[in-house]
Amino acid sequence: MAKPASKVRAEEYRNYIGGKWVAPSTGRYIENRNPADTRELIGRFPASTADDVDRAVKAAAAALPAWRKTPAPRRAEILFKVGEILIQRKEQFARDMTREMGKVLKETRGDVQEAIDMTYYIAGEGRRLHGFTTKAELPNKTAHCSREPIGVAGLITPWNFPMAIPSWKIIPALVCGNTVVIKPAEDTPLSTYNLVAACEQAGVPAGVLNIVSGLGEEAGAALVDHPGVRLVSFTGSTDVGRQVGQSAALHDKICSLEMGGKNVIMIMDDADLDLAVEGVLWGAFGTSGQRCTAASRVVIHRRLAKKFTGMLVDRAKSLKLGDGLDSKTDVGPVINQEALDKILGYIEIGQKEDRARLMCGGRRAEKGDLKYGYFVEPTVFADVKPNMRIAQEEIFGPVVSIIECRSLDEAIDIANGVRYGLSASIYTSDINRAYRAMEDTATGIFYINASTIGAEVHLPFGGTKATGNGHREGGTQVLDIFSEWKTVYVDYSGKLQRAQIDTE
Ligand code: UN1
Repeated sequence: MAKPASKVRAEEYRNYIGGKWVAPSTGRYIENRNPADTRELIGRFPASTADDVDRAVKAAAAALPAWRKTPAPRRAEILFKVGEILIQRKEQFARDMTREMGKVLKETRGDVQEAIDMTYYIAGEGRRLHGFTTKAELPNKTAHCSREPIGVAGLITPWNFPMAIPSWKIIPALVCGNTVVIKPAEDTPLSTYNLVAACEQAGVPAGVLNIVSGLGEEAGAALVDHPGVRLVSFTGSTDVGRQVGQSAALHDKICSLEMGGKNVIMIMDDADLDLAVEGVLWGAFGTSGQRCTAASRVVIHRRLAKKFTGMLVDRAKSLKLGDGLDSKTDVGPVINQEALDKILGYIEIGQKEDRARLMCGGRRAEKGDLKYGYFVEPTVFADVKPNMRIAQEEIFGPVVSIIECRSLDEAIDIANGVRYGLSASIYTSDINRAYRAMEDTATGIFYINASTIGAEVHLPFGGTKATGNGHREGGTQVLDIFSEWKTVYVDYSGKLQRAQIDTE
């Protein structure tokens, strides 16, 4: 196991390049602190530069020929071992994640479990990288198509699912025969290091998987721009994703982008209100609202609005903020000072916007030890109009806007009236309404009588409009990101046969 090698001193981590744990070329490090209590230093992680990234890409390129020739079932065998290691170390990895990211232990266990599930699921694809065969246009000629590795994959991953999302990308990239350089989010590198170290322990060969930590504008940009990287897969904000996409386009790279959301829960007047309140509570305040699938808008039939708002506010007020390792905590901190400022900034905007009413929360929570972390009270706005900024822009924090509607049609219009299209949900007991909403809502994921969060690994994940660029992670669909098709014609006629010639 890489643990002793990966830590030079107690809290100094290294990059993993070409099968060796190496210090960053400049000797600079970034502190990783606990967002629930910033007095706690989790570790110091390399502030890598273009130089470190270059070495990692070269190591990945050097490892590519042997890895792409390794039979896919054999690649998969190694990945099954990764799954076993993650199971053995699940509790430790979940605790590490809560300390560096802040979300409660139940959720970080879920995050590690998602990495386990994805690893087993996609490792299974090692024996199912099916292509297809077909007849050709001419006699005694046939054709087959197969999935081929693309090359060196540059992966950039976010801090909110710091093991699950890296696994969504690393495992399919590897099973398809690519080699990888990953740049984890600077706020949560430890969880991604834990995953990479598990891959090392499982026997992923040197150079096949490399990790280089650092800032997005430095290490991340260098990875995206590197000419040796053929494929870039990014999850993060829409603004950064667009820059990644532009750079990839300039250098003819394959590029998958998974970006923002402004997800909605629609509640019709025939809904089970208790269930809907539970769904909104979980969707809006789980992970402190820091999911791209978080429910940040509720569109509710006006007849139920008052009752629902009262029920939601009562529940929101009773949520306990605190350290995610404490089993009594419901909601952890937000990730950092910048996020805290951004969220409080939106709450201020919401209060100034025409007629929106702040029903609860709205402040930084600073009582007792909470002052050492970045805590925001669960916040509910009522009487929000669809075009207000708090109802349009991604806040990525524990803030939910309640918007009233008169009908299903109006609810769907409001749902669709944002730039994003990741996840949406409807609470109704009328199957006709549920199906209409499902069909007419412009999102990649839709839930009926369930919240907007909780995607499963064997199903495609991704969104429409500004949420992404048309790819899907999860499911077998992810294989389309990490492999490219080769079409092979075999002519066994023994003579020149000319296609595309009019023989009349
Ligand atoms: C994200 O927030 O980037 O379904 C992904 C969900 C999670 C994935 C969230 N499993 O909410």
